[in-house]
Amino acid sequence: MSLPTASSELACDIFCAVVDNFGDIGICWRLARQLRAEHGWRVRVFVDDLNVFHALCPEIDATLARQEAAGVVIEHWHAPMPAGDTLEIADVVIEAFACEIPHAYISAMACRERKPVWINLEYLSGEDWVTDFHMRPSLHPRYPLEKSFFFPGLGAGTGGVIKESDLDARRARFDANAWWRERVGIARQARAKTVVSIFAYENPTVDALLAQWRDGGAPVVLLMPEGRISGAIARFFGLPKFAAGASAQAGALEAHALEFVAQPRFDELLWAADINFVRGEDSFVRAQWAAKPFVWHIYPQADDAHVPKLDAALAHYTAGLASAARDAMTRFWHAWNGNGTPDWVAFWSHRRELETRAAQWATELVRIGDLAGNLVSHANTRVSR
Ligand code: TRH
Repeated sequence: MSLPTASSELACDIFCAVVDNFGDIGICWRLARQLRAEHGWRVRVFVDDLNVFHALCPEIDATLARQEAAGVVIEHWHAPMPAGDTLEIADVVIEAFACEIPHAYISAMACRERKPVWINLEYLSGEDWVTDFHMRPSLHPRYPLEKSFFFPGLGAGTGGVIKESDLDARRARFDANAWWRERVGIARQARAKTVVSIFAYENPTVDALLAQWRDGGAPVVLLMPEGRISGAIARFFGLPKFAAGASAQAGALEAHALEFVAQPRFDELLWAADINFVRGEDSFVRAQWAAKPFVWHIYPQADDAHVPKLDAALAHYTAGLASAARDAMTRFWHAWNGNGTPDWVAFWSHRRELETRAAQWATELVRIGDLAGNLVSHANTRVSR
């Protein structure tokens, strides 16, 4: 049975298995909201970890099997699904990051008169091979179903990255003074100070960097959402913990711990800082749209499989930089990812060039088309076949 199609709007099911951290559901949730709000799709998200989801969207009640938020239906994906024709199958089925859709759902997809558009949403990579594989179809070995592999990317011919249509307008309206008072509890910092935000995994390099900021000649203000690196910051300042609301000072460095906020407000932190340390996938993308210099802590993979991905992103981003700035940025990103010692002064001496490049890159990236828009165009051509 298909979801009732009272109007021409498409029904879309997104399946998300939370591997770890916030990125898996973070990307699915952002995409789900955009498909609903900007493209009018009727979206359901099947997610296996509502506690993680709750951190990004506090209105999610982790005890409920089914609920709605931002016009999207949320299903707690934990029990086996009802078999066969009792399942409602959507027009578009998105499995995120190769999570395995329940067998009962797949066999019901195969029974559907008009076969759903089935998409596997892959992780983002700036590597060149992505263009060759983006949207490649693959036939199911047993059922009359075809699945396409949608590759987000940083270059032409890929699926692009998520960007909401109102993002630039929201950034333009951002009231930095009000944000500092509300989120940090102090007045906005003088422009003479460098404001740094850090959202990162545990990172042994952080001690060297904190020491450089503390001992450096220029004042640095660190904004740090509570998270995996908070323990290291606490240890550096000789504190038992560095929880939201805490502040600390050492030499030229002052630090403020912030609360983890609902996902739509995460961008504000990036807009408030002069440079952002981000991680994973979603915050990496948001830093690019913030059009500020940034440093990426890539999700580490076995056998250093993440290194070519890091270099591919650097190749895209630094293409518009003069060689001295490009080398400094490459060295700094590698050091932050465990290869070498960071040299803050050498890196930040290119501040103006990095700022110009950040703004330029955001305009280049927009030309690939946003991920949701690219996905909707693909689905529309398939559904109407
Ligand atoms: O949390 P991440 O490290 O997520 C992931 C996962 O580890 C995943 O398994 C991996 O494959 C993927 O990275 C590449 O980093 P990411 O992707 O940046 O997700 C963090 C999310 O948290 C992002 O949507 C922004 C959100 N966030 C808030 O909503 N509020 C906050 O205050 C902060 C700091 C973040």
